[in-house]
Amino acid sequence: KKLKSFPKDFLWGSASAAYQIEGAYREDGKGLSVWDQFVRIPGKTFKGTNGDVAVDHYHRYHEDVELMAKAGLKAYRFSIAWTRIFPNGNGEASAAGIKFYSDLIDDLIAHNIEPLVTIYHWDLPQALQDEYQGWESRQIIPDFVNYAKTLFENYGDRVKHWVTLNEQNVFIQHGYLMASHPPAVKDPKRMYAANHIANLANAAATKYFHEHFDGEIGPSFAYSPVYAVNADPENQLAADNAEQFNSYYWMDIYAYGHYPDAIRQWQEEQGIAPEITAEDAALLADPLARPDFMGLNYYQTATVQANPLADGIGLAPENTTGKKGTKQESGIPGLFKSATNDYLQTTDWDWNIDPVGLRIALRRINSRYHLPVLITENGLGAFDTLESSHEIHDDYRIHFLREHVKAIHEAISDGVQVVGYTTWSFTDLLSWLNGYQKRYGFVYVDRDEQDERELARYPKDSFYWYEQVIATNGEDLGA
Ligand code: GCO
Repeated sequence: KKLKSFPKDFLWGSASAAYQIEGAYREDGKGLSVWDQFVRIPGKTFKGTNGDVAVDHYHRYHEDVELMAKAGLKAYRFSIAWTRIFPNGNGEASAAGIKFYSDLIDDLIAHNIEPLVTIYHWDLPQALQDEYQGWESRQIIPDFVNYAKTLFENYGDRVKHWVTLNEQNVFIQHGYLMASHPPAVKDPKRMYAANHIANLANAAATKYFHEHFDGEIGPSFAYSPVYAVNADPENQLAADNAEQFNSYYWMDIYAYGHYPDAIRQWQEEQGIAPEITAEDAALLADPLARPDFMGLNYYQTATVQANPLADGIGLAPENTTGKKGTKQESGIPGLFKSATNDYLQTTDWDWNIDPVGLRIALRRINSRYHLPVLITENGLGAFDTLESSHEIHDDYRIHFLREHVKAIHEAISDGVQVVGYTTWSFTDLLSWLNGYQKRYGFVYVDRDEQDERELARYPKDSFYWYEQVIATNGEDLGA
């Protein structure tokens, strides 16, 4: 079959998040975020690693942008640290913080790289957590809108693509159900309440943007299409439950302004439904609060089976060991539980490797929401070896990415409107829970040197591969 070409203006790029790359965690007046605090609690992250220095992008952004230009990146997705703009979350904005991102944006544009900005990638100001419990209070809505507005006003002349909240389905579930991210709560009622407030904050900021600015704005969700372990209708029903519970519940509200009825019903039976006022419903249903695109972070698919137990709710936290086969069972009693997929290989962190799943993801999301799709993350977390020659032969990463780019190409040929692909990640960076051993980048960052501030950058084999892919607009994927 002859495939359609990638669109001429396809956004080939890479992505990152402030906490995972910047370091400089107390410099130039930056306030502390919930992550700055959380990583200091013993046992929360792999060997107690933190982002105090990370890969020191704050001081080395120019070097990183030059490497991006060398690879030919058309776009770079990064997040802004709320605590650099408003050290206390609200109040007076910091001129130094505003300048840092303004300089970064100018540098990207000078290198013909389009900046895609994530407004919130998990690093909530600790001051707001202390003041009113962060996402659990409606007070966060005006604070979030004011923060977003400050970014639109300062960067809206140069930034045309905005992501409001990164992986709301991850930071809310990990923060309030699995207790593996801050604020480390295990309470489904509080989870759904916080999630509802996050939805209102997103809707209000999106509406404000559409009323005052040009450009495109949307979310980034972690999306793992779900398969049933086999054709048993009970397992198929479980797959539908998991799809609703893990994905549609979170995305439908963005796209349609209301929650799926089946989940609402189930929440009411469990006594954990969020309170929705008439004003909330009106804001969520406002056409100006609709996103312009659906951003997807795609890493893997999920496979599930029926889970007969009647009540209770829980999901297992991720495998952070870097040892295959140590994944815990996960699921919601009565709805679904995880199963092994015998057809798929896994990474060292037990993530399924499934390029066909990306094609399925793009088709499902496009036909459900009728929105263009921006793939805001995709990549392989792996152990890499730095040779004495400073080369890194990551053929496994090239293979992974090549198969996923092929799947995108197929989906485009299926008729899905895919506007861009920002891989995770450009340089190696801090994995929130896994430290620095799980690497995703095209550029190796050497953290093992005597002086950690050295942090030298070395392009991996995959860097040159991606350069070729971009230069040929996806026509030449190598062998
Ligand atoms: C990790 C994760 C992250 C996420 C990203 C989500 O290992 O910490 O894989 O890197 O992919 O932050 O948006």
